[in-house]
Amino acid sequence: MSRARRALVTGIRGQDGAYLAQTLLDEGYEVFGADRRNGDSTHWRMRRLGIEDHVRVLYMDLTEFSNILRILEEVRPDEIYNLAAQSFVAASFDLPMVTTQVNANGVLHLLEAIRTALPEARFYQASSSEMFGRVRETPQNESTPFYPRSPYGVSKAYAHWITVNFREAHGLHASSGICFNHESPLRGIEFVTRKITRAVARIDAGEQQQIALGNLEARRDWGFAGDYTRGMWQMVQQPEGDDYVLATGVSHSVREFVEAAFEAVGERIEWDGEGVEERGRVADGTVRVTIDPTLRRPTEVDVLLGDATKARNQLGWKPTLSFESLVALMVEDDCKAVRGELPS
Ligand code: NAP
Ligand code: F7E
Repeated sequence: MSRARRALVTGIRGQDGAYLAQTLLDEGYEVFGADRRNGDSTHWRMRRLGIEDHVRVLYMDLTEFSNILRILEEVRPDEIYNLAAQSFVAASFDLPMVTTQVNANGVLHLLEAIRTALPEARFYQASSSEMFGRVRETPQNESTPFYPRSPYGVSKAYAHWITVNFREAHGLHASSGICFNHESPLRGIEFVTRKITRAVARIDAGEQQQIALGNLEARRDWGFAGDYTRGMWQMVQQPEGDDYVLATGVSHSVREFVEAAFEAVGERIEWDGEGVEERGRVADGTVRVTIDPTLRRPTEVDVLLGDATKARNQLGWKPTLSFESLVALMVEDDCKAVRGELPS
């Protein structure tokens, strides 16, 4: 009897790791999750999706080549999804070297190990719309030139091009998914969407008074993470490796996200003041949103809007959740968490 297809997912403890593991288990894969050893061994995201006991977790750090090689030789996966990264753009300004070692050199380690030990394996690289940075055209598609605006964006541009090069030079089945922002109740609390929905839930429950934010005018093309991990799997099933943009084609500002999140608990935000003096108030005049200039980035990506026509036509991929549904889902989940109704 032939064995089930085997997938190795790096970054298993992250948001996408959990949703991708769920997608792969649904498709009948044996799923191995690569976890770096960082002192916190909880798998709360996989537990939340009810899949914790179905994924075999191994220690693997992208910065250690021989460790990667040994794992590949041991597991012999048919498909390798590289989701591991220092993924917080703001932190990359303070940690440019760590960000580069993991997000750029780490991908090279992985590709070299695949080329050496498992050249038939299929590879997926988690590329990012951050590579478009100061955008050269709108909307952005697979041929839009890159102009990254952060060490994170630069590291991802390297990772994208080294993936393309290994495909072209060594014949690897390697795909790069240029994903625009995707969010969910499992999003890390440092990212702006989850920071907002968690704060709104806590404010609604009387556990927090205000939320401080940075640039309210930045615009992002926000989709639902579960849709994007399905797209990743679809890319890897194609006869050849290729590059695909995954995006909703709709862009909203951080300000609009704040308004939608408060609306989900029945509050309307009115704005007054300018710059750092700007405030967001609810109907009785109570200040709920303030501005913290230290949260602004040295160089910002002002607006992102993706064109996923290629993924739609070639993969049959399309997002399932609208912006409003996504915000409502996240707020609702955070309200449940505040009420202690979710496993931690
Ligand atoms: P995430 O929640 O931050 O997950 C990333 C995971 O990578 C974390 O679990 C982290 O481990 C792990 N990691 C960090 N350094 C590592 C290392 N040296 N070796 C092995 N693992 C390491 O990010 P995500 O939102 O799921 O995103 C998944 C991938 O897609 C990332 O590569 C991200 O850059 C990329 N991406 C994300 C988006 C998005 O909107 N979510 C859009 C485009 C691209 P710890 O848990 O131990 O910290
Ligand atoms: O910021 C602004 C901030 O940190 C979004 C990662 O998954 O998507 C993500 O990167 C915007 C920025 O995500 C706050 O300045 C305002 O303009 O949620 P974010 P990101 O930087 O877009 C890309 C595609 C990835 O690849 C990354 O891995 O929101 N903003 N006020 C704020 N951002 C944060 N975090 N916190 C604030 O208080």
